Amino acid sequence: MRTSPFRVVLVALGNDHALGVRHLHASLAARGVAASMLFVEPDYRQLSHGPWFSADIDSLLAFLGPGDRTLVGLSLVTLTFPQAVALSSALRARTSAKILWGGVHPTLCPEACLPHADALCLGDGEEVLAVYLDHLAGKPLEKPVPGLLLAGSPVPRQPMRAWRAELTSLPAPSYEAADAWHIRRGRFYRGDPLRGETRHHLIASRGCPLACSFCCNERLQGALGPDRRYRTLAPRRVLDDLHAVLRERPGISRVMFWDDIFYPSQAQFLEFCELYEQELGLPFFCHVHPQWYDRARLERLRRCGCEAVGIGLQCGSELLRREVYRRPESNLELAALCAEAADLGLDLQYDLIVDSPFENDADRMTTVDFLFRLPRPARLFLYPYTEFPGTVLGEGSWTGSAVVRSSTHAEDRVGREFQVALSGMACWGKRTRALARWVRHRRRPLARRSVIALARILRVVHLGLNPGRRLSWRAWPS
Ligand code: B12
Ligand code: SF4
Repeated sequence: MRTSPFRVVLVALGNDHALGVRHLHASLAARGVAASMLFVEPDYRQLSHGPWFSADIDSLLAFLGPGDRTLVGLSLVTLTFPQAVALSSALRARTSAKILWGGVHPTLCPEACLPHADALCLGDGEEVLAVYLDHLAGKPLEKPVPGLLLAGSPVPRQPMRAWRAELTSLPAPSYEAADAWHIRRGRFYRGDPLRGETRHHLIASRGCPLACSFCCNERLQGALGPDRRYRTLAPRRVLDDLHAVLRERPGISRVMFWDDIFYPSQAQFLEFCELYEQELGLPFFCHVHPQWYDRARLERLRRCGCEAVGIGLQCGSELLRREVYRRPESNLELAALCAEAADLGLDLQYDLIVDSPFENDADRMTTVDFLFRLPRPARLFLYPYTEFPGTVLGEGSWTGSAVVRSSTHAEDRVGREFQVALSGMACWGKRTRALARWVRHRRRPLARRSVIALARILRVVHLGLNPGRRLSWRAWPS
């Protein structure tokens, strides 16, 4: 392994999967450049329980030392922007390390990020990181590099992003790197935070064939044009990578595909299923969508080892889903897909957006009613409505929709917490269904405070009754 004249430390914030950092580490290794991976507070669910960062910063500074000839590559999303700012200003104040930011947030919001770093990577980072390292080592930049923005340079109105047209030539993400570290609650540990994990996480695509208004992909694709939007890793490559993973980590017993929609193309889907069934057959999880999945496809998935599918419902109101979230699917299609999946014995995970300012009480109840019509039990992942900067929703450019945004949604009688509790209950089963119906059909509405108190009790009961079933439910930092 060639030693770079710069020590490279790739830092993931609040993210043990951190596929971006793992891909960058692997691509540097393939170029012969050694780098460390450092996962700071790897459990992202901790992020809402802050402030946890000051002890983490001390640990990190101790690890870096004076930071001479060191490049710190920070990977962040909007949620971890405050932590990235705190960390970078401590680095600037106490070390001479160079700081390069990359990830979804710098890609969508370069103006907000550039003041905090020496350079930003916009889009795919493999080439940009290598070019920036060469630049630090003294190689001049002869022309603008797509995806690389240096501090002090003006941010163009439409900055160029780095995009790889194909993924297959990239190395597989690093999981067993010798130089991996993590910091948990301020304490430093050697090793990958996923060491010993029995599930292997991977993504076989970048981008997405859909373009929801709340998602980064809509904006990222806009700059690309339809032919380059969505890139997949060839099924043969996925299988080869998985064989290599199992050789290194024989304890892996499940595979988690994090693609937003798993192999929409029929040819690749069939090829994957055939190879996976013949060569692996390990239980796996993936996300499906009614536009591409029907009973035949679910059956094929089941046969080759799939044990659970995730389905993005978002809400029960078709109008809201279509007009605001820009999702094409109908309730009928979603319900049919869920029913087929349950019928085939697949475990279900439903993704929902809660606390939307576009919802009124009636819409919230529509969601709860819709959930009651779907197969149970199911794992429920609740995402608080968030206007991520740089997305259609974040820029308020959803105008023209037939749905009115409420200015008082925080005061709604059936508040978010209540909807969360009811939605959770809708997925549990008979035990709690009667209670949910009682709460909903009370003639006199409960006062907001009682609603919230009840919701909290229900949540505790939910977790008590279903210890294996996680309910992501947390406030979004403003
Ligand atoms: C898989 C996934 C997850 C997984 C794994 C997380 C992960 N980030 O690896 C899990 C389930 C854990 C997860 C959790 C969350 N996620 Co998520 N997730 C995704 C998803 C679908 C794919 C990400 C991915 O792995 N891509 C593949 C890798 C290779 O690409 P990448 O991460 O973008 O990295 C490349 C470049 O960005 C760049 N790069 C990245 N970092 C750096 C650093 C440097 C120094 C450089 C040079 C380059 C660079 O180079 C990389 C390689 O080319 C994206 C949607 C999407 N399509 O991006 C949402 C997404 C990232 N998630 C999102 C959110 C909101 C979350 C949560 C907050 C949800 C929650 N309820 O808490 C948490 C936050 C966790 C965290 N701290 O990141 C949002 C973030 C939006 C935003 N603007 O911040 C996204 C974009 C989806 C959306 N709604 O738009 N997520
Ligand atoms: S389906 Fe998921 S990844 Fe694709 S655009 Fe919508 S939210 Fe984004």
